[in-house]
Amino acid sequence: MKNISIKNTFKLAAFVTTVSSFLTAFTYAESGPMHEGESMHGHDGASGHMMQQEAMAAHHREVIGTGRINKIMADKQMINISHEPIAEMDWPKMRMNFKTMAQVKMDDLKPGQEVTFTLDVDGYNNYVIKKIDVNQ
Ligand SMILES: [Cu+2]
Repeated sequence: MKNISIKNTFKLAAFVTTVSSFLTAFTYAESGPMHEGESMHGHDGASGHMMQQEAMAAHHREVIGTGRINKIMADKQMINISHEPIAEMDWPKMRMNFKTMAQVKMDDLKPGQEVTFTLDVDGYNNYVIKKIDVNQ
């Protein structure tokens, strides 16, 4: 009988070791950098499984700009605008080409119009116009 009880003691020790290393791994995962980033940016649980690069690309924000239309290149889904400084992008006043999302209707836009536009900007500062309104 004594033999058996020693065996059981070993089994118990092995079990405790397994549980404690599982808990250590679990605690580490919970406090990893992705989790902090996730809660900081208010992403849902699914993004916690993303690589950091994907999370950066997926983290979009909106930036508003104003300017005057110079040229419309509807075939290229692009528009050239002389815009006022945009502090969020660290851009001075300048003239530049913007890509526009397919949802942006170019039909009513003309050179010379003063516009307010909304950029969709990702975590790498890639930007595309998602909305253009002609100023009244
Ligand atoms: Cu610019």
